[in-house]
Amino acid sequence: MSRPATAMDHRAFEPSLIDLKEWREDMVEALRGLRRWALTHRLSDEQSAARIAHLERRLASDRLSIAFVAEVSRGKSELVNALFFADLGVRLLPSGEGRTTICPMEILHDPSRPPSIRLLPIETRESPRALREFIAESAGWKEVALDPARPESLAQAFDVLSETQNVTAGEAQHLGLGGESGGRVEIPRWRYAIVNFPHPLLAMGLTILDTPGLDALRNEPELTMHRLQEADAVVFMLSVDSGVTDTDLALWREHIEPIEGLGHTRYVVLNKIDGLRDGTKPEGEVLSEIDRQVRRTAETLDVDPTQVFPLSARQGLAARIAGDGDTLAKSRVYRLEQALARGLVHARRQDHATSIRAEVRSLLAESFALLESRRSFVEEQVAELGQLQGKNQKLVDSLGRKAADERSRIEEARTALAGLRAVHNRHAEELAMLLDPATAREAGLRARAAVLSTSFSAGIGQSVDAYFREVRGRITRAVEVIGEVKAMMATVNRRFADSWGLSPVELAPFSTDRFPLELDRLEEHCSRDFRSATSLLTRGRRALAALFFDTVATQVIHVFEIADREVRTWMNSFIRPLEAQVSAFQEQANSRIEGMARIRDAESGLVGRIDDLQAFLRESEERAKEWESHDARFARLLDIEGPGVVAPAR
Ligand SMILES: Nc1nc2c(ncn2[C@@H]2O[C@H](COP(=O)(O)OP(=O)(O)OP(=O)(O)O)[C@@H](O)[C@H]2O)c(=O)[nH]1
Ligand SMILES: [Mg+2]
Repeated sequence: MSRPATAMDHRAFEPSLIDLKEWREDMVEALRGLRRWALTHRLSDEQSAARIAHLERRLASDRLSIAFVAEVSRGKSELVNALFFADLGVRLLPSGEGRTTICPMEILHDPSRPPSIRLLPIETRESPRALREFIAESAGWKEVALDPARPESLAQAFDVLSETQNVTAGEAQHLGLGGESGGRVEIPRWRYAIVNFPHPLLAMGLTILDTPGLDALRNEPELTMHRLQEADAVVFMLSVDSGVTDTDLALWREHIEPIEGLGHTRYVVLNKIDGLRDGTKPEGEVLSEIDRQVRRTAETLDVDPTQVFPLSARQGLAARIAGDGDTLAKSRVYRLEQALARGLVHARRQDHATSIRAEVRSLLAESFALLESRRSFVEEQVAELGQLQGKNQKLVDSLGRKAADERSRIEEARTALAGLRAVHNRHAEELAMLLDPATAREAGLRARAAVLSTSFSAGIGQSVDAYFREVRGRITRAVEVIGEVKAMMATVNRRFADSWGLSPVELAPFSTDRFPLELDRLEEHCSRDFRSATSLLTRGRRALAALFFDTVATQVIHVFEIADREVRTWMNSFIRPLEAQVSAFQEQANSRIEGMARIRDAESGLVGRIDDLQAFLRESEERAKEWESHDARFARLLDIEGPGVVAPAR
């Protein structure tokens, strides 16, 4: 931003002040950015944020003050005019005979007030209130309006600064001015003046303090105590025509030397070097005379010779007003100007930078640590959950396989049961058919009809035999089937136990012997009663047929009824529990599958959580990048070499 200042540059101050102003604005911007960023992401507490906000305000309303201190007539007013106000084309501050500045004054620009000279009457010295208290208020001041549009009228207005009043020595003493008693004395009319003047340099925050000689400083200790202490630069003026006088030295020793922290912003001006050029002396001699004086002054004041600026304020002002480059170069005013501008701005930057650096460094360090700990906490979680997820993934995979297995096992069991059911039904049907009491009854009825239609004993025997062959055949076949069923039940029990872990259905014992035995008994009985020839003769065919049916056939039917009922019960006692077991097995398997589904859901919950955390980590990356850009921005603004204000402890 800064453009190189040349000897002819009328405004060496302006670029420096603009530079500083831009730097301050950038800094305010950077501080505000950092503060808001830290607050938004909960990286700063309220106090640090408040301290940063305070720095922002301080930067925004920044003033730079230069105090000019010298004994009477060293050329302060002329130098101020030459340095800052030559662009007006006329002298702003009156200088010369009878225009001695006898009241300390500040020149500044306060846009909230009209241009004016405000004057604090000397009588306020009687008040117990401090000068700074008066300065902070507007009460008690006399105000003289200024018209900046008419520069030529300004000098006249400024004449009030030289106003005196004639008082008795007693009155002067009463005001703390002067020591002798008797007679009358001239004392300043004004105690302090504040000039509010709209000028570009002043508008950029420059304040000029003009303090008249040793007496004024001695009379008004607050000037030394506060105004000079607070000044950003102090220009102490001497004049080559008078050299370093005793009062100059006293002024220096009492009021300038003790000011701490000025460093390079304490300047000594050796004014009126034009007086060394009488027009006959060769330039070389003039230059070595200047050099001698500079060294002598530096020695006397115990300062570095580079802090001593020989110049001619009068020539400087005249050259500037006339636009005469050669004379301006000879005046050397620009050298002081450049040193002042650079030194002041540099010192002010250093000042700001020191307080900003401390604040920003702690906030950056704090927020860095916070970001790091948040990030590492989440990273740990991601790692842990990742491991869990790995395990879970395996678990879920195996659960998936298991669930599929379970499902196919259920399917198999169901198919097996259905097959069994079919066989069982076939057996049950066959047994029901074989043991059907109605069929047995029909056989009985057929046998009875045969007995009726037979006319000789042998025929009866044959009919009965045929009857028994039929029913026995049925029973025999039924016993065979029951045997098959028993075998099948045993096999099924084993298979269901082996394949699906079902506990075997307890097989109820079912004895089949009694049915053929009962048939045997009935047949024996029958052959006794019906086969012999006598029975037919004695009882008659009809009665015999009836007897056969009522005694033999009904009993056989009864055997079939019992067999039929018991076989049904027995068969059901196997198939029912088996069905119940298979359906219990299905239920369990289904609930296992459901459980696995729940675990899978939990797994997808875990995946969601990990996704969230990873999103947080990505955000953390962004925060870290933002942090770095804040850090780098401040490093740049604070002129710090290296990686940043806070070197990340990575
Ligand atoms: N030869 C010469 N005379 C100068 C120079 N600067 C100022 N003077 C003269 O010195 C006298 C005092 O100048 P001022 O500017 O009034 O000095 P000051 O320090 O403000 O003086 P007071 O306000 O009276 O204390 C005036 O007559 C100026 O013309 C200079 O560079 N060369
Ligand atoms: Mg003056």
